[in-house]
Formats: sequence, structure tokens, C-alpha cells
Amino acid sequence: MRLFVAVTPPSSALAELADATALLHALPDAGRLRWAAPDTWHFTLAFLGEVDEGLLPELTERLGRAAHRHPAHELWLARGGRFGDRVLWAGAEGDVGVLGELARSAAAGARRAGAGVDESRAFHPHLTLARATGRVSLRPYAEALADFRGSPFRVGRLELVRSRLPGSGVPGERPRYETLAAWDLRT
Ligand code: 2AM
Repeated sequence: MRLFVAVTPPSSALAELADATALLHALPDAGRLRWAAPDTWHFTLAFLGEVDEGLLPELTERLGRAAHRHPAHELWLARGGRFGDRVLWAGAEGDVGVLGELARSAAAGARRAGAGVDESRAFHPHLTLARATGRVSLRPYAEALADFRGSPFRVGRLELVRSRLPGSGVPGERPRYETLAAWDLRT
């Protein structure tokens, strides 16, 4: 199964960002972007890819331990950014150092459980908003979010999420996410 470890902002924070991104849908070429639905927005802390189901008991044990080692902390969604002209995202500010340490621990725990953790990308907290499906400049979209600052929220939970990719040939269908387990951070 395809797995990743994530933190999900509360729906109030996602709703603020959804309001801010509503303007982006009016920009030229917005129809050529594949937009992620707000109720699927999350921060990926570690991407595990395909994991054998037999590893789940040890994986959940180790991720739980990683979660309990790090304190609940505060973030707010802030600004837009892009990975080239491929991915448009929203960033985070606040205790991002704590989030980064949590991400490192989650990746280390998953690795010790035998999962192959993709560490080819440096951890860069982001919520993917849209992916370009052709040649579109994402600069105006990122710039339109430059002044966005959401309300602070508490990050108190780490989640193990299963991702089911859409079957091929189904235009417009998005991956489906299912939270398999979740752990409270230290309080
Ligand atoms: P993305 O939004 O930046 O693409 C489910 O696919 C989640 O896992 C998404 O948040 C996605 O991040 C992330 N993801 C997919 N492949 C990844 C990889 N190779 N390295 C890190 N994160 C990845």
C-alpha cells in the first residue's frame, strides 16, 4: 500500500486558505491546473511509497513513539510558493522547526521499521494546491498568495495516511486519502 505521514491543519485554517485561493481560480489558465480539493490539503512529513502490509505493526509502533517525542506546537498557513512551474503550494510559518524535527523523527522511525522513505526531497513544509497539466507560469498564482497569513492553529496530531491513486484513464479523478492511524504529540 502507498503510504505517507502527514499533519492536517484544522478545517477552519483550510477554509481560510480556500477563501484566499478562490481568487486564483479567476486567473488566466486556472483551468489548466489540476486543483487539489481543500478537504485533502495536508503537510507531508515523510513519503514512504509502497509499503508491505506486514510492516504496519512495527511502523505504527515507531511512528507513535516519534509523535510522543515532540511537543504540540503552533503554525499558521502563509504565503504561496511553487516548485518550478509544476506545483503550486501554500507554506507555513510559526514553529516550523518543531514540525521539521517531527518530520525527521517520523522518517527515521519509518526507516527503522523497514519502510523505504523517499528522502530525495529536502523537507519543505507545503500544502499542494495545484499541479500544472501543461505549460503554465505559476508565478502569478504564487504572487497572488504573497500576503496571505492564516490564523494560528495547534498542531497536535501525526497521521499515517494511505493514498489510493486513481485508475488510469479516469480524467479528472484525484487520489483518495485514508487515515490509517493517528497519534497525539506531547502535551
Ligand atoms: P506533493 O503534494 O508535494 O506532491 C501524497 O502523494 C503526498 O505525498 C503528497 O503530499 C505528495 O507531496 C507526497 N509525495 C508524493 N511523492 C513524494 C516524494 N517522492 N517525496 C516526498 N513527498 C512525496
